[in-house]
Amino acid sequence: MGGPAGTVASPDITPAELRLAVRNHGLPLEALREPITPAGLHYLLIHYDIPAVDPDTFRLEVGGATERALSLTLADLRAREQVSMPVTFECAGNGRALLSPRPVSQPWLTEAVGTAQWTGTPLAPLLEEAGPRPGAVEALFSGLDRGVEGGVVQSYERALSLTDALSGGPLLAYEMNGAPLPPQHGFPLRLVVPGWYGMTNVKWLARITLLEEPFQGYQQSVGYRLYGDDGVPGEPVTRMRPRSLIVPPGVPRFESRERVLERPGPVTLRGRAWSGQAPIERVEVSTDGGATWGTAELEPPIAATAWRGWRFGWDAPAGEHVLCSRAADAAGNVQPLEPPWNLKGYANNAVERLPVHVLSR
Ligand SMILES: Nc1nc2c(c(=O)[nH]1)N[C@H]1C(S)=C(S)[C@@H](COP(=O)(O)O)O[C@H]1N2
Ligand SMILES: [Mo]
Repeated sequence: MGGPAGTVASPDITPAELRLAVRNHGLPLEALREPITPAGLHYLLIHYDIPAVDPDTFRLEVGGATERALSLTLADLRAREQVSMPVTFECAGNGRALLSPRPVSQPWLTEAVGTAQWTGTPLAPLLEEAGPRPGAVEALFSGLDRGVEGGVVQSYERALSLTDALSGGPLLAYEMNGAPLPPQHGFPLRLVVPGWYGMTNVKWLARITLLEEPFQGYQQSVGYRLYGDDGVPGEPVTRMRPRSLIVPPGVPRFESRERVLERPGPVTLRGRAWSGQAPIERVEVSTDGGATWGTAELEPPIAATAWRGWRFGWDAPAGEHVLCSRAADAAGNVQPLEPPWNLKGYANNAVERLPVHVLSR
């Protein structure tokens, strides 16, 4: 295993994918050992550019199908009810680069996940204060960032049904891990919707518009849909499917990042599992590439909105092994062994396969 320095990977990544990959970094997987991801290690996904925002003139505008329009400064938002919670984010494109053929977009392997402590004000009371008119069906969240995608000039914006928006889960966050949002994570304000794939958490949020017709914008009707091979947009991407990742054991080889254990013997494998559909109920671990499975011990949950730690004892024999972990949630969803295919490569929650080389003494 390994191979000499400079070995060329195949199939080759394109310059377009590389440009996206260097902007949108993933979680260094060793950070899976932390329940709360330090801000600089949290993955990033930015469709366009990070917009320049002056916090002194910033306003959150709330309007559309409301009884009254609201215009709130950051001080107004900070004066409202404050809540703080750890929330696990996962990009809907996580696992895309493991698909074959590979859809050309941000080429995530498994690292587009993180859990930060988000602090802000709950969305529902603010919408109640604006007063949804009887015909309102959705809330549209618009960011300040603009770009061109699929030939459409646009602001990044996504809608939620009014029911979801008023459910009590969503948060208008102005702090990440106890500090003002970093520019790359949406300064000064973003939406945080626990349980949903990452695209829902609109950054640089400046406007909330209640709509009387469902939003048909790009990020709702073209992006973030499960497409068939025929190119027909299917179901929208919504809540996260169950997934588990292993804290990479041992040490990495520099060029390939393959894992090496320096000696045989007992090791505690650790990892984190999450699902946006129901609480994590079970994590199984395989050390033989999925032929046999054992049950991991679940650590106490840190929050209903965050991933759950697990551990599994392994007496590692010298030689080559493939580690796998498989999460199941209380709604009966289990990670598949083979990647679920769709044209844009969303929601690939296939079981991770992590090769490990255990050196002999
Ligand atoms: N305004 C805006 N919000 C956005 C995005 C964006 O490009 N623009 N990217 C979305 C996507 S696809 C993801 S996965 C998450 C990533 O959040 P993070 O970069 O803070 O981890 O932000 C979402 N919110
Ligand atoms: Mo994403």
